[in-house]
Amino acid sequence: MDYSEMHAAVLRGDAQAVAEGVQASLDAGTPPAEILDSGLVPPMIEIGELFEEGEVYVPEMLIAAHAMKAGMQILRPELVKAGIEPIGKVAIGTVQGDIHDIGKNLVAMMMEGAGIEVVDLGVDVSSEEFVEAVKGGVDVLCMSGLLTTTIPAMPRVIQAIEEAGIRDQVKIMVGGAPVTESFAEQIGADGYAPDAASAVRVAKGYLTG
Ligand code: B1M
Repeated sequence: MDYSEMHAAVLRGDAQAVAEGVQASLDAGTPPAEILDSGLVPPMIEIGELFEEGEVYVPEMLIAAHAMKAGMQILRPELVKAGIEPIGKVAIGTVQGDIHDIGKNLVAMMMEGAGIEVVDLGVDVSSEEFVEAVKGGVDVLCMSGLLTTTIPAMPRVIQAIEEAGIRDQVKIMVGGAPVTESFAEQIGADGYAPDAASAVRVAKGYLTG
């Protein structure tokens, strides 16, 4: 499969074709980093841009991200073997009391598609678990919250990170439908993103300087 076919398969969400294409490229001796950079990342950038332009919606992004993930599952061990370093490490979780994870998963998948290592902390994540993730060594911490009743957990997490004395080790980003830029500023987060594509852009800005 050439890269234009892989690109088209990711965009139409054909997970099987993407997985087969990645495997065939590996079998043909293509370096795993080339498959990632030329085959899987460009369509994810394109789908993010199309979403920002209002040309596609969340379902199209989700199916493309799932197809990309199918390719990543095959590629990831080969990237590790080849010693390809991710551009940085992000931990992401939905805050305590909140079990919405569709948006969080989309952000996580898009980040992975951009070559970022992602630690998915899951849903209903406590302050202690976020603090432990930062102690474990992540460059960026992302908190997702979908309920007006749960986003007050975000400043509590930031406070816990400050109290643990590790605030300067990590950039903190927040997102989710009820979260706004001014809320992010008010609670002392470093960044806010209204959607998955901009979350990737903001995180990449932190990771690549
Ligand atoms: Co819930 N729910 N829900 N729900 N639910 C909402 C959020 C709600 C707006 C519906 C409504 O009343 N109109 C409302 C919240 C009202 C409010 O507080 N403002 C609500 C409610 C009230 C509830 C319950 C309390 C209902 C009840 O039991 N009485 C309950 C709470 C459970 C809990 O969490 N403790 C509940 C339960 C559920 C389900 C379990 C049934 C299900 C969740 C399934 C799941 O996630 N696995 C569910 C769903 C599906 C929704 C709606 C319909 C869809 C949410 C969604 O997935 N959107 C939602 C109504 C709606 O939005 N139309 C609703 C698609 C997703 C891609 O978008 O999550 O916004 P979103 O993520 C975006 C951005 O926000 C951003 O990027 C994503 C991609 O572009 N983003 C980030 C998200 N996280 C980010 C993190 C970042 C950056 C960007 O980090 C830096």
